[in-house]
Amino acid sequence: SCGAKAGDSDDKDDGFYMRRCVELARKAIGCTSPNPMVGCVLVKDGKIVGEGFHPKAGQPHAEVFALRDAGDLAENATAYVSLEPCNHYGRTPPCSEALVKAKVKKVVVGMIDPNPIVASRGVQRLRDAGIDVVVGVEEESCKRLIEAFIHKMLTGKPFVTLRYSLSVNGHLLNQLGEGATDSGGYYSQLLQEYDAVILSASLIANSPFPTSQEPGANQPLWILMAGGPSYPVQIPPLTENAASRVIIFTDKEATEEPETAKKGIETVVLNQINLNRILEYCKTRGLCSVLVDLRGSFVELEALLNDGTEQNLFQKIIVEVLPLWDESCGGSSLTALKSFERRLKVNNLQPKISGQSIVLEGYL
Ligand code: AOF
Ligand code: ZN
Repeated sequence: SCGAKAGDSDDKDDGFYMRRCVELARKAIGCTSPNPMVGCVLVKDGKIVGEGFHPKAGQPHAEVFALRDAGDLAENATAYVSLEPCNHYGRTPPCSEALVKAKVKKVVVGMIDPNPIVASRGVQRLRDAGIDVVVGVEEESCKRLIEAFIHKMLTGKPFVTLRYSLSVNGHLLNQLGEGATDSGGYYSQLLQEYDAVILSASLIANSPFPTSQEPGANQPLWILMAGGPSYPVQIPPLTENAASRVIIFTDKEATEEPETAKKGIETVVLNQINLNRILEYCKTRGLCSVLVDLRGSFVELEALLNDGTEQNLFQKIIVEVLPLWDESCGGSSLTALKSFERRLKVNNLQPKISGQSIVLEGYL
């Protein structure tokens, strides 16, 4: 109405502050696993008086950093949190208690925590203390932010994304688009975001391990699929600690100790390459998200594609379309990929531009 000033209505600004929470949370991208990324802002009289995000598992939660930042100004403030405040003693004490103690007047929550040990208990605790609680502001972005965490909590399995590149005429390509691996490129960002990346061992036979170029990025665990001529695997030079970040899966028994074992790299021999077994392994290592990168020898990844499509193990698909007309006749990999594509149902396809490529992300 005529007399209304900006900020008069709390609801009007809720989305804005929640988007700020998501932005803050993303500062810790690739650093919080197995915990989710969470952001928090404290707002009083239309001003942000405190901000925080969860930097790493074992460290304090977003709310604690925001409360510290606000100090005494937290009293009577509204707290915005992208995820429901926890109500349990985990690696850290409950955020619900911290908010009650700080005497905030209202809490706006992006989404309920899917973690069964929280699951609405945080909200309940706040309401019991007489605090006004609103749930579900910018819920879609809050869920997107922690899609891997949600999936892991609800199914117990890591979140798996399948990625590949196509030419405009629909051929599967081994290369990535220009700029994809540079800082800010979509592929570099994926490597930062995912806990592990599954690669054909043939891909690294003559080239270094793909690494994220984002400043300060944590690198993913490299899971190498080595069958046929790629085993034993030819590993590019590695720094000492990096050996623990490589794992080889093969269906071949080595006759003598391969070079990789001497370098301290673990090899798991499976009778048959099986995505479920690999995901089990990821789970034991506490990994929440896995990127399957369809480059190199298609034969080595074909079994994974089969399992992923038949057993619904893929949650997301990322297809990069390069501005390129491939004149080779496509070969067997193209035919094989077609049979997988036919079995997938993809929803919510969203395009974005990366360099000169179009990158489409969708959910399965
Ligand atoms: C929050 N704020 O910033 C985060 C939350 O072991 P802990 O103590 O770190 O607890 C981990 C669980 O807490 C995690 O699984 C998720 O349910 C929740 N994460 N909660 O209130 C935060 N990161
Ligand atoms: Zn907490």
